[in-house]
Amino acid sequence: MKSFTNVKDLGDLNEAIKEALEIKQNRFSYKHIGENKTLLMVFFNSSLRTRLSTQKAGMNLGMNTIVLDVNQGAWKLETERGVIMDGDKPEHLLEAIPVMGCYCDVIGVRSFAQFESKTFDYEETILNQFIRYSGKPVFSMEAATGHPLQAFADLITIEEYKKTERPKVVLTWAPHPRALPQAVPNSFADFMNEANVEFVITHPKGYELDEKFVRGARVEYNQEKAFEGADFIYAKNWAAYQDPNYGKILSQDRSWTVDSAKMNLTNNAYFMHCLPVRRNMIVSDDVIESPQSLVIPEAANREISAQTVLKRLLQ
Ligand code: AN0
Ligand code: CP
Repeated sequence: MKSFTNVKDLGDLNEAIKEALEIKQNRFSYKHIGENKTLLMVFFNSSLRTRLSTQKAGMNLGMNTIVLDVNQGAWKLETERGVIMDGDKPEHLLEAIPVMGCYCDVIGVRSFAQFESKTFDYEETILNQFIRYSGKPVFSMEAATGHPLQAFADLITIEEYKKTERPKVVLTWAPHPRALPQAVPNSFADFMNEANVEFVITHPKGYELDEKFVRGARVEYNQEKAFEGADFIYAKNWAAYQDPNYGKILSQDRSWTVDSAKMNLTNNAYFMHCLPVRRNMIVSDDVIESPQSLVIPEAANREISAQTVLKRLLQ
């Protein structure tokens, strides 16, 4: 594996899940693979889980880790070519990336959608520059359009908790006070469309995601109808994708918050969210605290998805 940005990079998904579950059984059995190898994690945005779980995954493989928070202590970076750099940014990404590549063997990048230009975001301009100019294997730690390490961890979690061969999995939009990227729902859809699940997406009109990720999935605009018979409810907010509203908040309708009345419509479904989550906007206290809540096991599986990906990038 040369880079990891979407589900296709994993090849056979059943094989990848199997490998991940084996790693989970004995996470130190590959600790020589990463000996004398350096993992560089570059963050353009905040993180709790990705930062800790990816570093832990690298340590399990015997790697050393360097973390760079671009906005805290590094030079401000220009990202567009052709700009006359007479402003506040002393360094260009086109020099910074190959320099970073000199100091490591694998690079993880977190670079959220900026919502200034849909083309800039959806061409994955920053992540692709790392792939092109670093000379090293690159993996996404949530880039503009995807969060594949999260979706892989979510799939591992569904595999561990499912009670039927082909469970019904519902991705539901939920309200949030700030505009959030589509990366998490995009990747979740990307993975669910390749997994052995019945996949349904529900959101208010206007929140349609990119067809590239939705593909053949059923979109149901009535949230209660979508919840009927569900085995897993995966909640997430995202800002509008479709023009002319790209990056905008169209609704903060709290009737879309996942609460116990809605969970009662399901087949005693598990509740999932990637975290961080705003309680009583996305999900009520009682649902996230209920025995059906998988938010902590999901977060725990981030170590496993990251370790599986790092192992493959090192091999
Ligand atoms: C980010 C997002 O929605 O993409 C990160 C989620 C893993 N969430 C926030 O910025 C709150
Ligand atoms: N789920 C997730 O990626 O969390 P962080 O933003 O805290 O890394």
